[in-house]
Amino acid sequence: MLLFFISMSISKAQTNYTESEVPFFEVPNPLTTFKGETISTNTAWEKSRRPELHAFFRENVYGRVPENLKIDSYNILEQDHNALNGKAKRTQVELTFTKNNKELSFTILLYLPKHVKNTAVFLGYNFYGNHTITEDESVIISTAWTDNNKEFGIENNTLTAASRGKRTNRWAIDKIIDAGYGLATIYYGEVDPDKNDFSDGIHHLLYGENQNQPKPDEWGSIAAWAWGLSKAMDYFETNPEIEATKVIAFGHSRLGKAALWAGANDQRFAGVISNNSGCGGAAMSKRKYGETLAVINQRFPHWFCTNFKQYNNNEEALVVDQHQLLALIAPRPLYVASAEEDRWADPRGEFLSAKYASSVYELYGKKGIGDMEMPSTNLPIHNTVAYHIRTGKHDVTDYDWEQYIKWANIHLR
Ligand code: GTR
Repeated sequence: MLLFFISMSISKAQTNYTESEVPFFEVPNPLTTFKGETISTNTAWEKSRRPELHAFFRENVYGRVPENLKIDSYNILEQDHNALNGKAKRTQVELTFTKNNKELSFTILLYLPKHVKNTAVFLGYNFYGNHTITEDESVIISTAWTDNNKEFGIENNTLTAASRGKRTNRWAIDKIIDAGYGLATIYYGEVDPDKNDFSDGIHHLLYGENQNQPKPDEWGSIAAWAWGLSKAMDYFETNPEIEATKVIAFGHSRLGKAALWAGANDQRFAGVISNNSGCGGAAMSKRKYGETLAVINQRFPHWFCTNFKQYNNNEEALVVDQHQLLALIAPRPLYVASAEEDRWADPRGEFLSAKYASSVYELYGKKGIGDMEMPSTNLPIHNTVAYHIRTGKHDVTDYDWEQYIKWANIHLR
């Protein structure tokens, strides 16, 4: 116990929240290859720079997916043409994967506005089960492992009706449906439970003989969650009611990290929204402010691949930084959002990352952040690369969704 307190106070004491104490750091140029060649066209970016950056993030940050697993079957568990007081169609569809006599299923909860054809969709994970995002009594409660949460009445790592609707504040369903968009969500614990244990979730389906954890360059949990988003996309391509070329991957915090990596891997995503994704998400790793690589890799050893740990307290050795992850999403619309009180996620580091990714968007004639300074709170920039910092804490609010909808109306329609 004493040891625990000592280590807590050390890591807290080491957290830098003073802007003037951020040491100088190198920003690797997205447009200079590892060999030092200059990239000046989008063709050259796609041919040589993008692949080498993508491979670096895959093998040294998030970890590679060992094999391309296809959906074995999908099963419509439930459907209602008059959901949300008659304005939406609700579908709950379970995707099943099998390999080596093992099986994994996860369920997508999907709301589509009734009077819109070929609907564009926001797709994002939730933290505590599909039933927490709405009061809708018909939403099925997941049986997957979950973290306990007193406030939500979650005990014994099991979800119950006690947590129904507890996260409605983070999901502006009415605004989304009224604006003519669909909303799809998945409980992330069904794809990979968020604990340092690789015996469950999707990982163990793809182990080789005698393997019981991913190899140093193989996927951690963030890559597994990103994989799940791509599998949802595979399903969307079979659903004629969805415009699969207009699906935006969305995620908050650790799930924002997963949305960014999904968008970088899978160019079928029409855009990506990173809400307060912080360290290992949109925030620059080399900038010493808020959460650091050593802290994140210690607290969540299962999130990134083992290779990434060599950069703990050694960010200078990294040949990339997170703005180059964002650049992998170009030329597709990208929204990075911060919150003023969310200093742990380094709002300025998130802004700079979006700004430094912009040179790649400019190769495509798209408008990024350009030479703009960080905007004041609640003054959004809605270019192809979008950014806002709102008042308040680490969260997803109606204000955030209002901005995402406005921006999607400009860049997705
Ligand atoms: C924090 C973690 C952050 C962020 C957050 C979340 O504890 O340090 O990187 O991901 O969790 O997902 O809520």
